[in-house]
Amino acid sequence: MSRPATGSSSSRAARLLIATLFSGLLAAAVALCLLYAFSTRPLGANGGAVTVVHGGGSPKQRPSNPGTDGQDAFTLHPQEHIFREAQTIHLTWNVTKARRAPDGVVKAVYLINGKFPGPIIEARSGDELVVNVHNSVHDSDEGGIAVHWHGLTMKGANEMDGAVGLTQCAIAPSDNFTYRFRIDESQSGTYWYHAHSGVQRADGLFGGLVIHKPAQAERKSDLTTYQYETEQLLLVGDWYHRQAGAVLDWYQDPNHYMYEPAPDSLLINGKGWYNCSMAVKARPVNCSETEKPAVVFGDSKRVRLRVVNTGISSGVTMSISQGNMKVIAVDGGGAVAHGTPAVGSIGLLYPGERMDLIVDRHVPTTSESHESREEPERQGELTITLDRENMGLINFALTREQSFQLLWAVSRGDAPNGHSQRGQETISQFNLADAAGLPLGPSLSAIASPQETAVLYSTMRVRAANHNRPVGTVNHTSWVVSDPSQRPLLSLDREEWAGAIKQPTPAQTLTVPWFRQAGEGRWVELVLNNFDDKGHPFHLHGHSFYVVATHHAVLDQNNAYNPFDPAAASQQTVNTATPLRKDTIYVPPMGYVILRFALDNEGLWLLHCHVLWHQAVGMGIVLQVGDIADDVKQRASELCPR
Ligand SMILES: [Cu+2]
Repeated sequence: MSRPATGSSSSRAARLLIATLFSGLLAAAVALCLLYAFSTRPLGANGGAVTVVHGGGSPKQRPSNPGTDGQDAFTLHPQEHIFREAQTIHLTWNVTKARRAPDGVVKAVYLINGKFPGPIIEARSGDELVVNVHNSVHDSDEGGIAVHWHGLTMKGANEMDGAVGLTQCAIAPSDNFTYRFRIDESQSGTYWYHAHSGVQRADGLFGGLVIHKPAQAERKSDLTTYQYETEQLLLVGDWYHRQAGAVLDWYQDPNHYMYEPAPDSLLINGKGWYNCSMAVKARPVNCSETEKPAVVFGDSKRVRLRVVNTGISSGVTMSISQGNMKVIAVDGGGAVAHGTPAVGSIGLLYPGERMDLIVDRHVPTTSESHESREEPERQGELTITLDRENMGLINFALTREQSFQLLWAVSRGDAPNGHSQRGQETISQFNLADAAGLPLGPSLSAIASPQETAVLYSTMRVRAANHNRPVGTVNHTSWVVSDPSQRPLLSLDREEWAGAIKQPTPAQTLTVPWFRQAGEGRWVELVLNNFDDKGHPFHLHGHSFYVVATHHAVLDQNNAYNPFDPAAASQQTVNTATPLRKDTIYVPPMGYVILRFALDNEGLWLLHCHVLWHQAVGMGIVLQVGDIADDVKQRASELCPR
């Protein structure tokens, strides 16, 4: 390794200048200016301190937050929502599709009111949302759009859940649909919305949805409880350069034997960075190198960062080089134990999952503060790593781990805060699978004795009966909607359902498990066995659930759990004291999870894998809870032309 050029020649020039110009006050001033100019260059071998050089632009120029419309696009505004009364929020969305290059590679991307990702919705518990969606996408192969509100229970508004084929037919080109629903008073946290028609989510039809928790008496709020001043959203996920339909075709091709297509890139808040020279020759891309997006944290010591995995296939690990992060909630505000360690790295967050973090900025040690005294903003890195599990075939053009500049907009002279120092004794990594919840209150005692029990078995297989294409199933049934314009199940009689949803193989019939009795105090234990050698993050619509057990496969054992087998049930332990409340749960390879939740939301709700390729080949099942009200059924059919 070559040593950097020494500063001796420049120092000598400076001394010479001083000697020759030291004849008057003005000359001396000029010399001092020149001396300063030379001495602030890196001194390298002379042993001087190396100043921090920002990549691109002047040191004073602050890189903007990722986002298409300025640096504050992903900064949230809790103060505007937590102190006010509940209200109705009217939004008008025009959905279009246009060529964009989020990471430098051109691709046709969905835009909502010209934006990718779509505009962030901020609301409070109890608000009513009225979102008028106009579909201005005229691609002949699209067949319409729909929007699902991921994590919201949609109580009393099953027909607004956005699941094409189940709760609505797709919004046809040039058509309108108005989503209207009230956010339950009990719900607050980090949510998101995304397409639930075809594979449009992978072409960018998604955005953030944050439900702020109203302040209690004496203005006590999350801001005071967790002592943060700013809140920011981070949408992070893998990204494919080809259009989603083409990627799905590739996945279903019998020659690819069920290997998941590996992503090409990753995006944070809709922006990324791609090394064009890595693009595979056989698959050229229209690529231009972009400046790496940076993350700028607000002007405070602690930030609440709401992280959503908006990706398609990969779990995500997030790390920061300075400071620490602590998980305070998962998914839609599911509280995490207060003793959860503050760490530098947290993962894995699977597609559809969210985590709320308190990020505490690094406080420099004495020597570091000396070096960085000239920097008004403390600089670090935020690193995103995509998990390999669904990358059986390696994409050599993918940079699986990427670091982005992380800046704290902190004013000069901030007093050090010993609390935020990441000491060597603290754990540097936190595994989200180890997160525990808070102790449940007495109002949730029903969790200990659910009246209903159900067991599901999920698989993913290449099927000869489906022309050697992959088929995902849950209890032998698949959820695939071949015609997005067809009337949804919610508008049909139960006897018509099996005929309405075509199955991938003739051996299958659509089955819909039915929890006939619903209502306050009625609970179910749902066991979900995964008979696949890959893990799957399952998402349940209309409910959040408590995860009372997760089983990781043990070699040479029968790892499935049948709760109806008294011997097995007597061996099984469950955590009903401090379970996590979630709406998306990773089921380990050949393992299982045991979920318990209240059957308090009547309707038809999907339970499906959130890896989009798995979902697209059928890995999902519809659950019926209670009865379907006549007016819901009526409204569900209104959008559909036939
Ligand atoms: Cu899956």
